Amino acid sequence: MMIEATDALREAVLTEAIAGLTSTPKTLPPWLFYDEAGSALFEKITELPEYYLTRAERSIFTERADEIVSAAGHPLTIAELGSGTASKTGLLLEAATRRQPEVLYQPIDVSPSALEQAADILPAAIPGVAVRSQIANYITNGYTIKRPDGSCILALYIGSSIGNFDPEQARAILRKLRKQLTKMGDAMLLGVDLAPSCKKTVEQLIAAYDDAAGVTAAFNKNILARLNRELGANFNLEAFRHRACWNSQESRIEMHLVSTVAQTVTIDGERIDCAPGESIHTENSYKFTERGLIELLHDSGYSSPQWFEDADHYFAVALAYPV
Ligand code: AVJ
Repeated sequence: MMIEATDALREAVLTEAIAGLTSTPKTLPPWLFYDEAGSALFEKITELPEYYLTRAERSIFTERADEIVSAAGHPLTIAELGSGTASKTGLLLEAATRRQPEVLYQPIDVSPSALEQAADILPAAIPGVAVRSQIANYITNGYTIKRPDGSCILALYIGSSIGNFDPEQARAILRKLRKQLTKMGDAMLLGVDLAPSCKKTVEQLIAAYDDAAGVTAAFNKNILARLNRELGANFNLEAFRHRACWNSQESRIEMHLVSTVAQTVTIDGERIDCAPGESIHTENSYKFTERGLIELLHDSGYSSPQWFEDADHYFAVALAYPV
């Protein structure tokens, strides 16, 4: 199947870009990172020495997948919000196929190419896995999780994806998911990056978002390159600097693009002025404490979770039940 930017997608990119760039301070939403080039850059980020998140979460699944899967009811179907290419999910699916011969995996994502890749690779790699994918934006669209023969649902929201959303949006996402978890034995697995502590310094955290090789800088700038490509905008990419900073008040890493010169950009006939030193805020990545996450879960209709951390105490996976 050929994937092309549809008119509806181009329209959404244009609307969001104009809205964000004409507000004060200027912002762009992080979903704009993930065109083909941006998705490839993100895959490179997950392999950087400084970006510990993916490795830490994978190590938790490597060590604890059987325990996690056994904590949910039997038989099980596994659903996943924002699955992407589902590279870590295989560890949980393998654990599920050790308990039951057949497992239905239900990824929900906006990216058709990522879903296709997951549907091609997983059933071939793990006998007993069947895939039912859904192209949907789990924020703006409805989605439905199937329950084959009254199975229990294990819903995955991993990879620190929830970190992109402010607390109010995060509660809305978890509550919407909660509505589908109606059966005894249903469970939700949430992967979050941990706030700085005695185990993790602010410097380490910032380095994960400002790597020495400049891959994260390229990922950040790709958002403007994308607007140049898709909307015929004329951002001068050389005149933007990547900035990652820790906002301790909000417990989040922020990524910005700072214009080093005065420049006027035209997008679809709209003129946008950037002053020297002015920033475009492109991403928040919230970092959690165990207490903070328990509060978020309680507020969203879930129990206190079972808590799993990697050996370095950088990342956590929380397994919660609907209440
Ligand atoms: C895909 C949202 C989990 O916040 O760490 C990586 C995105 N941004 N480097 C994150 C990202 C810069 C990533 N998430």
